[in-house]
Amino acid sequence: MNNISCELITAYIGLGSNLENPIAQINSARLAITQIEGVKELAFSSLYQSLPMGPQDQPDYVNAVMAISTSLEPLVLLRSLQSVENAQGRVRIGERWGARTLDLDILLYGNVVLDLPDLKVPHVGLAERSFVLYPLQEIAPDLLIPSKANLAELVAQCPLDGLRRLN
Ligand code: A4P
Ligand code: MG
Repeated sequence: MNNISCELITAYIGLGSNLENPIAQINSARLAITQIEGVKELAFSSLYQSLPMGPQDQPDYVNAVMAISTSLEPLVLLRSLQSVENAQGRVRIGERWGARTLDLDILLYGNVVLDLPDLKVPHVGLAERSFVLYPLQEIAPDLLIPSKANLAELVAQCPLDGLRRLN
């Protein structure tokens, strides 16, 4: 089956890690994503340190956002990103928002709005998370978010909540 369509879409990926050398995890994930067939990197934000959202008995996170150009359909992209998570030792133990070596979320896929059992875009938490909005603003300041608002407005309403740029 040919999973690759011809149209090129700009998508944004949120990267997060808080286990086993998070900076190295994010850097290897970036490399692995650029090696997926049908994916090209367009931009990559600075790395940010953030306080854990969810259970507080876990280390701080390192977060970043990557812009890609892709010919992959949304669900194919999701499966490819999950393979990268698995290759970097992601263990799903069932605790919601628990610690992880690597989390890759599709934040946006062009202007597409999807509400599938396995994939919701724009990502459900996008509008409230400082560790997503600030790095996104760094690489795409004029972005419009389908069915939400423009990015600058969302950033203006979102406290930093301990977010710190690392590089
Ligand atoms: N899924 C649905 N939509 C998407 C999407 N747009 N991108 C489904 C990626 N996956 C999506 O994800 C659970 C299911 O979500 C997948 O099977 C996929 O089909 P998961 O990665 O297995 O589990 P998860 O990440 O623990 O769940 P969840 O609810 O997606 O958590 P989040 O929203 O990813 O948050 N604190 C800080 N400071 N920084 C962080 O990056 N991340 C989380 C996880 C918690 N606290 C954090 C951070
Ligand atoms: Mg996730």
